[in-house]
Amino acid sequence: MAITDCEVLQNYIRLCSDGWDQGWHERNGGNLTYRMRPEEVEQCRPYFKETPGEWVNMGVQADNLKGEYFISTGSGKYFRNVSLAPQDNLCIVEINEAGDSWRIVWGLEKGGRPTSEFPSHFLNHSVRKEATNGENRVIYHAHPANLIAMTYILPLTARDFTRALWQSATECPVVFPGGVGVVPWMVPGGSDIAWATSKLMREYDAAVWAHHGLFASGPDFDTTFGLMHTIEKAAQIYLLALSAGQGKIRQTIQDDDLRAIAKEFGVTLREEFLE
Ligand code: 2HA
Ligand code: ZN
Repeated sequence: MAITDCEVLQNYIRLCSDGWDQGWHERNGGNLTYRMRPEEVEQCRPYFKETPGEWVNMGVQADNLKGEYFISTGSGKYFRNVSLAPQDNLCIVEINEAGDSWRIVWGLEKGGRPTSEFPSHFLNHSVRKEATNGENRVIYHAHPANLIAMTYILPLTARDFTRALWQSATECPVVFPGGVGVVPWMVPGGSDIAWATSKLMREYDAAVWAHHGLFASGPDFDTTFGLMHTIEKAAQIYLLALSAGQGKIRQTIQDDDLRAIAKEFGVTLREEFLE
């Protein structure tokens, strides 16, 4: 038995491989964090380092994440390599009792630190945990090309992106009835983009980063990967239709159709995005 035989790590590693296979993680692009359940921490604890790393202050703080444990991809590490050497590309970090610092308790055996976007992930975990009564556990950031391309041709508003995506595939309003938020272009990795994203994630479970990628959240790996996948596929259809039609859309899903889907599937669409 090794730590990587634990189901939670297997599922985590599988998402990394699937994201790589989709082409969303060039070089060191993208990052993934998972807030562990207490029983998962206990399963993994026998494999923790004898001496944990030093506490490192994050520049952000959250009361509702004090003492939590997260699995994180390493800063500068490649999704492509995760399944080959999880112990060198991933880590488990513990959050201190002040909720403002992490220390490495497992992984990154050849050195390193959690993802450069850890402050963004951390604040988003905090707001999503609160917004979902503790259900949310996964924050996933990727660089899917079609969605990024959309940020060059549509106004950077939640309404414009949500409507375009909802209209691009019938399943979309069922998968993200609350729509998607949009963050304007910002320097990645810092606390500014962390705050801007977490403000949106109070309301949305996914946020587009203009000219950069997507942040998606969810209660488990399947739901979160599925959300990323559904949004990116809708973006691909949107661009295919626009390109094939040379910019002309002959017909699309109407607002009353969206309302009918919502009624049938028992979801509530964000009404202010409908006409
Ligand atoms: O980890 O994707 O946004 C590399 C990135 C930064
Ligand atoms: Zn990125």
